[in-house]
Amino acid sequence: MKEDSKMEELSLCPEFPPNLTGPFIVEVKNISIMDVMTVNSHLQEGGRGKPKYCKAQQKIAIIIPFRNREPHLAIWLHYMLPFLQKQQGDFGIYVVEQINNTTFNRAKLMNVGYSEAIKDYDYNCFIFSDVDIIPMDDRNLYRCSKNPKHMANSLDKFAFRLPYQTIFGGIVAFTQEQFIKINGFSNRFWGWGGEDDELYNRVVAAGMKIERPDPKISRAKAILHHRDPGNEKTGKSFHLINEAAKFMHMDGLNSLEYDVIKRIRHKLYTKITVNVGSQE
Ligand code: UDH
Ligand code: MN
Repeated sequence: MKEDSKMEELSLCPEFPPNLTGPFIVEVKNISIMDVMTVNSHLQEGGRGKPKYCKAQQKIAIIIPFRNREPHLAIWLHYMLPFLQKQQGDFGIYVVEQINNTTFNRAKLMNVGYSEAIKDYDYNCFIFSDVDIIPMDDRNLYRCSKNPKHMANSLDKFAFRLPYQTIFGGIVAFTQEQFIKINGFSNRFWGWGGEDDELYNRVVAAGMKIERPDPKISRAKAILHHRDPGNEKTGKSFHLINEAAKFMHMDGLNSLEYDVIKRIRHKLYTKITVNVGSQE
């Protein structure tokens, strides 16, 4: 109670965090989770952090779809936990893990992450991020904007350019209002590809524009890797992508079904292991 009333007196954090330093190098290497825990020992259980001396303007849930990528998660946490704190974020990290015997469904895991995160805290900004993309400049603010934001618009693997104009994958940021307006992601994309293009069509169908940061500032490293087993290219998703406007209000948050198998509050993140069913 006392803590709470003290919090009320904090003034709002500045729009631009004062101690940013700009570009840095992201190295792909073996990182020990124990070391990351030592450096971030002051975080709250479940990978929750918030600024000490000011009140953050947004409450940000970061949602990571996951299966069998521990080395990438360690690198992500190593860079991103200090990054988010430097940006004075009020944040929580959600790693949403699909159980092992079904074809991967990245988009559905995003919907699960959203639905589970809002049970914890009144988050109002949701950043959906692949586990293997890490910004290389701390001026790239992990925040939501007036429009849905595509944050992976300047990846090293694409020579820091958009490979095509409507790309909307990798890392995207939505306010709660924006995300509800499009009914979240489609639940119907099994295997690799298409769910991000369908998401783009939802945003457009809902009358919103995509916002992108300055590509000089949003430079990011995409860790190179082989295709994962259980996440083969679908190749059959064109009709789903094209019919986003028609089906988005029936397929998404309001039709989401899943079973939580485990919910673990790790020091550095909340891990939700989930059965999202399988195709058909
Ligand atoms: N993911 C997992 N586990 C999986 C599959 C996907 O954690 O088994 C998550 C992870 O967060 C990943 C994201 O889903 O970052 C997207 O999947 P991806 O990394 O496979 O997608 P990307 O576009 O794949 O990077 C490119 C396919 C690899 C091509 C290899 C040949 N150059
Ligand atoms: Mn990848």
